[in-house]
Amino acid sequence: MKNQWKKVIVHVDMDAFFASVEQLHNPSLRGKPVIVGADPRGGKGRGVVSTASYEARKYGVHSAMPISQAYKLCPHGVYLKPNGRLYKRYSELVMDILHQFTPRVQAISIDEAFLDVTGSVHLFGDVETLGREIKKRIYQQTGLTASVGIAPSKSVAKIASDFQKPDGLTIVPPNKVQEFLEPLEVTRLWGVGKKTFEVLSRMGIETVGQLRAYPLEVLEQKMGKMGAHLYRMANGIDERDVHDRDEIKSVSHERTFGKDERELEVLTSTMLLLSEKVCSRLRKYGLKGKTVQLKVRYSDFSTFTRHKTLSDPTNLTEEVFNVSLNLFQEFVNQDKAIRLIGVGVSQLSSEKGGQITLWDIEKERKLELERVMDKIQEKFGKEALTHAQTLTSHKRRKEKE
Ligand code: TTP
Ligand code: MG
Repeated sequence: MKNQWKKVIVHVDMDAFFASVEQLHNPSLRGKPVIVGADPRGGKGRGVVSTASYEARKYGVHSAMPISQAYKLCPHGVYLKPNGRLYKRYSELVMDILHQFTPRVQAISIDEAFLDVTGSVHLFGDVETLGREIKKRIYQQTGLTASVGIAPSKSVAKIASDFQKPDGLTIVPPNKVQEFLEPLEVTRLWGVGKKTFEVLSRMGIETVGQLRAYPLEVLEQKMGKMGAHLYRMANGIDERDVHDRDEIKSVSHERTFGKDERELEVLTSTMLLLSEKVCSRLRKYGLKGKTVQLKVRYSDFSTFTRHKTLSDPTNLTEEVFNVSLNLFQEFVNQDKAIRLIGVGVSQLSSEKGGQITLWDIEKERKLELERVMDKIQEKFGKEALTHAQTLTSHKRRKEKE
């Protein structure tokens, strides 16, 4: 049986994470409908639900629902505002526990991670014993429950962890992948959002089984790249590896201009945008970096890189931007048009650790702000925020001048 598994991928997802942490900390909330999110203000509140405990979900309350609607469905619920720091602490605890099973852990959100246990499963016995052990250690060491999916690929493991939530364990061995996927709604597949679902349902496709009946060529013809992706997902084909943080050596972004550029305003705002992309990626991975590098390519393709190592690692957009701006000084007044500009951060380390000073508290505050910005970007798209920020920084520079 063990030999059938070429790869063993585990997906772990904590149950009603924010709400469960709240219930853990305040035992009087256990067994009650707890809703974490915006203030409902007696039904008049704005904003949305972050998450709801399983008791509250019985009333139809769920993540991303307007808080006013949640209040209508469950007026007697306990409404709490999110305590990000507390959740982050538990998230780190859980991630540390997962590292007891393999170094190959990829955290993909605050309460979710993939593990590649292909090389370590034998240390725990079989796949099922390993799955039970993961859940047991999480529960014993944090008091929280997790749902676990185990499959030969990431996409199937992710679907499996959601299959018997909460406190679930679903194992899909290689020879059961098709059987497992077939009856599921296509919306369960990775990357199938509302729009794709609409297109598929117009084609009469609602289940993965129905999707599988379509040959690759037809799907590609009708939906391009998405069609090829759907074909792979529906057939359980997913070669993506688990990327642990140690594999990431640096994070960088660059932009080639449509026409070679001389405008200082455009160059600096591009640097800001690139710094922001780099830092939001670092924050997503829970990383900081010590070295900032700038890359400049002129229209004649001559390319220069400059770097600066900081005394403390950072993942703050403002800091990375300021360093890039400094590094850029020597390229100003060169009277040559620039074709490409790039910003990167290397010498990475984990966000955790180190002593806290007043300076750190100030940094932490900024970090929180930037995290909020990441969230806004996720919700409303990059453009809105980037423009706002770029404008602000221009304004600030003008004021200084
Ligand atoms: P999820 O894992 O999607 O949800 P969950 O852990 O609350 O519940 P489930 O048992 O279904 O896994 O998200 C993890 C946390 O992220 C969640 O507790 C709160 C936060 N979150 C938001 O703030 N807004 C959102 O829209 C979603 C989906 C999650
Ligand atoms: Mg969860």
